[in-house]
Amino acid sequence: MSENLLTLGRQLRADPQAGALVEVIEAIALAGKAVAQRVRRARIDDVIGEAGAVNVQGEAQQKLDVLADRLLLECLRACPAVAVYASEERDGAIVLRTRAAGAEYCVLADPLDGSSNIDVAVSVGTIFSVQRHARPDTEIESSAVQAGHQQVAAGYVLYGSSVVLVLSLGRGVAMYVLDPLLGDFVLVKDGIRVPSASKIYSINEAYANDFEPGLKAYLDWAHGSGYGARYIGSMVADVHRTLLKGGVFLYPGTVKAPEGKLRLLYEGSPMAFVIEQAGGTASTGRGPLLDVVPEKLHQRTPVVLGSAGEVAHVLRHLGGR
Ligand code: AFP
Repeated sequence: MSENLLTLGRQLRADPQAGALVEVIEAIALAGKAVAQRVRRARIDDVIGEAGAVNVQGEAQQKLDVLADRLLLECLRACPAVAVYASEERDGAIVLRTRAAGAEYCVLADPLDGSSNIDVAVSVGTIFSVQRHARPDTEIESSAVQAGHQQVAAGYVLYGSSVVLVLSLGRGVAMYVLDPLLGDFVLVKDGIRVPSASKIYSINEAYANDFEPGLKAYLDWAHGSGYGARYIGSMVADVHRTLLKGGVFLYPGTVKAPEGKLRLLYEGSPMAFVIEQAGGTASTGRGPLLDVVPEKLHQRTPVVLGSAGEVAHVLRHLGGR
């Protein structure tokens, strides 16, 4: 066994441009470790199932959704560089401290994405996005609502066969794995590049009747072009596979839900940031996803992301870019 001691903390501190982001990312990683414990023990500790409340999207909150959100908030509350925390599980953004108090960043998160898969032990994850607190302290609540290309960091923690942290600080993409012996994230791959082409599409085809004609045409073309289909139903797991093996992940708008299901600020934007930092492409089907200027904290967006070549095939059929 080689002693891989390229821990997350050492890698971050070796980055001359990271600055106060080091402590922000370390706080998120700490929360990831704590959530990993809870997910692993979910049935043993009986924290499976609904928490009995609904979130701002009207979705039943799982007990672990609430727990993961609380763990993330506690870790960020202890981090002086964080001004604002916003999450899928909370109606409004939480102000932790102001710029006057030295805080520079806003953290947005889906604390436990794919939570409806927990009780069947399918991979789930925490998705995070870090933005600068760029507004005057008087407008601090809305400081987190910024376009994706304004992100200074983004990534996810995947709770699967291993606990994986994928991170971009806007200078490429690195992958860390939680070493259970060390209890720390160690670097396993740096400078990750999405394969430019790979015949894999990932979409919930059960909704095909509601897809727009261009998307139906793309799927017909893919069926006739030797593509394989993969769909886990946890965005973190589907995007992680796409990052490493290529292909295209889609959660499109439909006739009933033109903006789709996924949330822009803490699902679409951070995943688009990671994929584009790895040389892939991310689109709404109509334009670059990172260029969408958000109006609301919990707004949704159609998502088409992955290998540049595969996304191009989809957009060719959609007539988008
Ligand atoms: P949950 O958090 O409710 O399990 O939803 C997971 C998710 O937001 C995302 O992870 C999946 O890609 C997508 O929804 C799956 O949605 P469908 O069940 O409609 O395919």
